Amino acid sequence: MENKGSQYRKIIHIDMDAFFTSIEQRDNPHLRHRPVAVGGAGPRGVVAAASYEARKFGVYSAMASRIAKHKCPQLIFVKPRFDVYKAVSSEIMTIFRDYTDLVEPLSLDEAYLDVTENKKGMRLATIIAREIKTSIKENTRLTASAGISINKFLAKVASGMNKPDGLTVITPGEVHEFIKTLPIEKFFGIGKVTAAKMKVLGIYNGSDLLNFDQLELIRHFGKMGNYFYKVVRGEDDREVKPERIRKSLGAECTFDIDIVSIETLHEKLKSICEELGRRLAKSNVSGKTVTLKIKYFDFDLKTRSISLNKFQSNAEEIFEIAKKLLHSDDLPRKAIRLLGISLSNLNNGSEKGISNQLTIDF
Ligand code: DCP
Ligand code: CA
Ligand code: CA
Repeated sequence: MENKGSQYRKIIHIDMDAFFTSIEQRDNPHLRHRPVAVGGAGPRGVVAAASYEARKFGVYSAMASRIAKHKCPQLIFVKPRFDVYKAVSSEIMTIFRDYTDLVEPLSLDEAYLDVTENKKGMRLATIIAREIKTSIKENTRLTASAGISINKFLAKVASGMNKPDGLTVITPGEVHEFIKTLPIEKFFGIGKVTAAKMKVLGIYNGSDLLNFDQLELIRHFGKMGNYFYKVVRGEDDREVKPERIRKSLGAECTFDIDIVSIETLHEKLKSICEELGRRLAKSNVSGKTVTLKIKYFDFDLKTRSISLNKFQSNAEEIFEIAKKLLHSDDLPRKAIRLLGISLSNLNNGSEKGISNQLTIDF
């Protein structure tokens, strides 16, 4: 859509600064201003995240802990607490969704937002990004960096430019000049191998890349060549794809023969709750509302719910609640053909696991 009249999209990319380590430093004052690595300290351990203080010593994500300790002997290793990282992640995703439903998480700590149209009717994406940063700071006591531009590629490059606590805008008028001087490694989808190949062809920055026509690039880089041709001209029409948010998760069973016996119903209910427990664990969600669904032999359908004051995902505890619901006084006493248990009011920010790092989606 961009490049046609004033029909530019407004895309924001937000990425938390030194995500795991900032959380550890927030929660443990002894770690503040110190070189910290989240990861395993053992001989086979790997650094998952390094604090900015540790990076000064050349310690980075994915480095063997053994090497990290060698580079920085005073490095403090901290075990990861994924439950806390996930909770912070859902807090920031919730903040993003105050502005737009077009939120595409790339990993726990980053997302693209399309704010061209937004829930607050705000015109300036820069102001939105500033508000989001402030809100993240107020709610989580952590900093994020924001990039704002006309497409995903440029927004992401921009968010990385002034880390930590950065806010970088590449306006439509600046796009072409910006891309010309951009080193080739910074282009989305260009890893070490492709960058080396580009350099053999004499391509070091956007300006060099502009000299190649579409067919040449396709010849050298296949499908990606087409993308490079477009992106260097400021065209990246990949949409911000929101993830569907799961509203409830359940399990149910239709019986071969209708059941009257309480013992048998309890037995069935137990195995349904166990199945639900497995599904909850797999999706890594818990919920606050338990709903029992009963279909009687005559297809009469009833549901009974109860809302808890804390998130629940334990099969046995759900089973205890389900039994209570099954014994609700006002339910008819008839043979039962189906039982189902579901959990809603879930604690999830998004349906799919987003713990994976960025994947190239084309
Ligand atoms: N992570 C990981 N393994 C990696 C890279 C990252 O487990 N190889 C985790 C730890 C990071 C988090 O993902 O804290 C986010 O990764 P980023 O690449 O965004 O890096 P940081 O947030 O740590 O730092 P920056 O401020 O550079 O974004
Ligand atoms: Ca980050
Ligand atoms: Ca990230």
